[in-house]
Amino acid sequence: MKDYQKEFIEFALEKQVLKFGEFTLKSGRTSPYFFNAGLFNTGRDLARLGRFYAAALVDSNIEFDVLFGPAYKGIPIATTTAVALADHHDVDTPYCFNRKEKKTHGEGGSLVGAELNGKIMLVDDVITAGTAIRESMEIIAQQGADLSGVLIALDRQEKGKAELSAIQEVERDFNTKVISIVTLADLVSYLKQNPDYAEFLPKVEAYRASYGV
Ligand code: OMP
Repeated sequence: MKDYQKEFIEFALEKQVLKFGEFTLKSGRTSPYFFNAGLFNTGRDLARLGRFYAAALVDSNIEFDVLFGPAYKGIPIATTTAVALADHHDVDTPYCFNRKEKKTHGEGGSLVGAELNGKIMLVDDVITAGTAIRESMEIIAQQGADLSGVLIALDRQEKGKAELSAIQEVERDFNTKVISIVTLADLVSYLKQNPDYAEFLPKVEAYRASYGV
């Protein structure tokens, strides 16, 4: 695990974005942990969050032209990532997001920001079963743009419909690469190294044994 990844887990724990307990997921699975990115909810949190996304992006070496943040949670993430790339990596990247409801007056359309052209880097919070991501793929395809990658905060590394993980399915179906700031494997190694959190390890490992890949 790299330093920025460990720092990100600590940041998520500190903000209670990452919590342990019993949570029902969109997929219907009951998970012993949950990642609620909506709790990165202050100016400083967002600034820090953007630096982690930008670090993971730079680390991946994937080339792209435009950052795309799908509504709603992807919007502040794409914005803060674009700011962090400019402020900390000297890269000025166009960014764009969609509206959920189509606007019929004014400038019209459902996309806001830069044009969704060329190689797109989609940014979002979490992929579990991949449902939300698939909806965004349609928007990118409609614009005739190409997806070069998907960047998320946490890869839960869970099985999709079959043996592949939901993320592996997305990679295969859309011929793309999914990168994350951290994975469940990183979280497990963090829990192993930190006695304060050791009590949560058995349930997380049991969940991983049932649904992990
Ligand atoms: P999929 O659409 O199944 O990939 O699930 C992604 C969505 O699940 C996220 O956008 C969240 O709404 C939600 N989610 C989390 O935010 N954090 C988690 O740890 C797990 C989930 C989830 O329900 O799977």
